[in-house]
Amino acid sequence: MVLRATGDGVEVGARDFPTNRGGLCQKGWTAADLLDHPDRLTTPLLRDRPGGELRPATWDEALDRVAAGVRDVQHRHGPDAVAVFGGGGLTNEKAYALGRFARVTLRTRHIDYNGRWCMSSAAAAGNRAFGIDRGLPFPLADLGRADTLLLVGANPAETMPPLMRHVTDLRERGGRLIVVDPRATATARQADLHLQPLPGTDLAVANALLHIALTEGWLDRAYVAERTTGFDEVRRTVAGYWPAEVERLSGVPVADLYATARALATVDRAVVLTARGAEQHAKGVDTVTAFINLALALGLPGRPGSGYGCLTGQGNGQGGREHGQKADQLPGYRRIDDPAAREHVAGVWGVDPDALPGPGVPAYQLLDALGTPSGARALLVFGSNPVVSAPRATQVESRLRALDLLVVADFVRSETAELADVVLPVAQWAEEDGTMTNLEGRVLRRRALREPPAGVRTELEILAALAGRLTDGGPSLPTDPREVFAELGRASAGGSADYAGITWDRIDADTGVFWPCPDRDGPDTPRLFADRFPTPDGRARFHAVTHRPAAEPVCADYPLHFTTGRVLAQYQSGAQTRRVAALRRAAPGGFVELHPDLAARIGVTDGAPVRVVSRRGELRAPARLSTAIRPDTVFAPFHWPGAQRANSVTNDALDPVSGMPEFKICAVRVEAA
Ligand SMILES: Nc1nc2c(c(=O)[nH]1)N[C@H]1C(S)=C(S)[C@@H](COP(=O)(O)OP(=O)(O)OC[C@H]3O[C@@H](n4cnc5c(=O)[nH]c(N)nc54)[C@H](O)[C@@H]3O)O[C@H]1N2
Ligand SMILES: Nc1nc2c(c(=O)[nH]1)N[C@H]1C(S)=C(S)[C@@H](COP(=O)(O)OP(=O)(O)OC[C@H]3O[C@@H](n4cnc5c(=O)[nH]c(N)nc54)[C@H](O)[C@@H]3O)O[C@H]1N2
Ligand SMILES: [Mo]
Repeated sequence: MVLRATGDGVEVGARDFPTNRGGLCQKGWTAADLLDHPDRLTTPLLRDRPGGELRPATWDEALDRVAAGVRDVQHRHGPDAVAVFGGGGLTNEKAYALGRFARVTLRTRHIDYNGRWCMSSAAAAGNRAFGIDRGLPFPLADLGRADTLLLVGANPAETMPPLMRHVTDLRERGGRLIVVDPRATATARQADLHLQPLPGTDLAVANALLHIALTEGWLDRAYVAERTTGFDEVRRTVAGYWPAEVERLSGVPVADLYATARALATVDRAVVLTARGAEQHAKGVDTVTAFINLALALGLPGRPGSGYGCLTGQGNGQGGREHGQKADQLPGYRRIDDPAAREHVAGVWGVDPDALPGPGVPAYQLLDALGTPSGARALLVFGSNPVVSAPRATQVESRLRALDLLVVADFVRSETAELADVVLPVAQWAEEDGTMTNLEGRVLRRRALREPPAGVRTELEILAALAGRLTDGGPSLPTDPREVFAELGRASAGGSADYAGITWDRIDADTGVFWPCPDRDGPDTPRLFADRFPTPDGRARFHAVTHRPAAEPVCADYPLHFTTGRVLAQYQSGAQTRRVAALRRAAPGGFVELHPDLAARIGVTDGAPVRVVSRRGELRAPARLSTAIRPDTVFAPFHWPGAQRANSVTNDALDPVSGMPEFKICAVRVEAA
């Protein structure tokens, strides 16, 4: 996007760029509305005693309070008693600085971030299959050149509208779009074929597609032999996934399974993409793996115009997972339990490798343990609103209330900030320089257009000020983002997300730079996997995976499947978009989408208030009747707090590999409220 300062504010325009082709969604067009919004925080807030009100405070008061609270908690309970929670909306520089602050200044192992709710299952599956996790291993524009595009649990017409321009290109060239979604979404309605499975059965569908490709002789045998390992076990496993049985399990007709397998296997160029619908499950890693297996067996990854990818969500959803704000991670996408990685990064940070903490725990475990003897007693939140967005949010809210110290950095009083002891007002996107890495692995610049309002600071300034208070003569933190980026480049050198050759000037000179980019004078990497995979033997790895039911099966008391997701005009926890008048008009409140047959059965009419009840809690919102959804499934968006909060209902079952919560399926009953 491009920004222009006008007499009375900032105007947002679209820039013609290869990724979005000059398109922005409504949330982009209206993003400047928050810069001078009456809800904008311009002074720190402090709560003097538990149960008291938040009151305006000076920065010195607020930062002294944070430092004293951190020192007190660590003195009584040790370094790990202070935890940090980051976000995939932070710039690369801020995400990196946050990870370093946690490990070097706080010396805590407890840091994780909201990308655990978002990217972690696709990341884990990508790492184990390809040896690397870059959302798309090719530029987005490649979609326009594919013959078949399979979208699994993705609704980009609402969640990434500019992406649909590439789908239009594909369809104008005669290509086919196939969408797998339990709802006939705006995206599914544009598809040539829509598979409408029961939530939580995608893994079985993928294995059935591979079963069909195998029996029809559609595999790329040479590719499997030369570029992969582990296929034999996958072959044995998928042999048992008879299409008729998978139809019974998922509701997807055998004929549609065949049509999908044929459309992927018998064309030159095919792309398979997954998003949160397939990934946010307690078996999300294995589900993504099943689609990667399918793509590998058809020889797609690394072939021009073909491949597997995941649609990364947040503004910096890709960069947010590379620079060390994950519990098990150091910058450059290194593992924190790898001695060589620790030594390298400790060298850049000027500390002893043994002084770096070990791996922490994934986001939900971190939040669920807060205030308990095994968990942290102080939490610093930068760029997330877990009171609305965490699974089983009622429980998370009560854990946050049990803390000795909650610090929230935000630019509005989010629902999480409302619980804080200290709120620190931060700069917004138009007010600070930095970089973001988009879903293509393309590192982009974000340019400041204006100074932050008086009273507001950047995270880099806040972290440096806290580090100054917490360490005597310890290593200081730079506050200039360009300097931080240069340090990040050194810390990432030799890691899988290698930024060492990237400079801001180089990004500015071109349409971004794709990592890995190890050398200043060397090339960047728009396309991965052309002739090898970054695994020790250069081959991609198959993993045999099997279907299992959702963590919480339906029963007589909770007979319906509940799934959640997004609407076009609201973003995430809604802390930002619920404050924008145009977006509020377009999507004023929560709703429960259900099929008219189900509604008739339970005596509910369109617009009438309903309750959705699970074992964990309930939400209340108006019913929205629609034939677009399966009659055995109800859907609610998660953008609203309070009585409409979808996450009062969702399940906190976690994927054992990634720690991803099962946002996309649990058992509920629905009744007229
Ligand atoms: N408007 C808007 N855009 C956004 C965001 C936003 O909040 N609002 N958030 C951004 C972020 S962080 C992310 S991660 C992306 C997410 O982008 P998407 O993944 O496209 O978004 P969701 O709506 O969470 O889920 C996509 C679809 O999964 C379907 N689904 C539910 N359960 C299942 C299932 O079991 N199997 C299958 N196959 N599908 C299922 C839902 O019906 C939904 O249509 O969007 C980004 N863009
Ligand atoms: N039921 C259900 N729950 C879900 C999902 C789902 O599909 N279903 N999806 C999950 C997914 S994919 C995601 S990504 C999460 C997202 O959920 P959250 O992490 O809650 O995401 P946001 O609402 O974007 O919260 C960002 C907060 O940080 C503030 N903020 C924005 N930019 C900055 C910044 O630069 N610095 C600071 N300090 N603050 C900033 C915003 O004002 C806002 O209050 O929700 C997850 N929760
Ligand atoms: Mo996300």
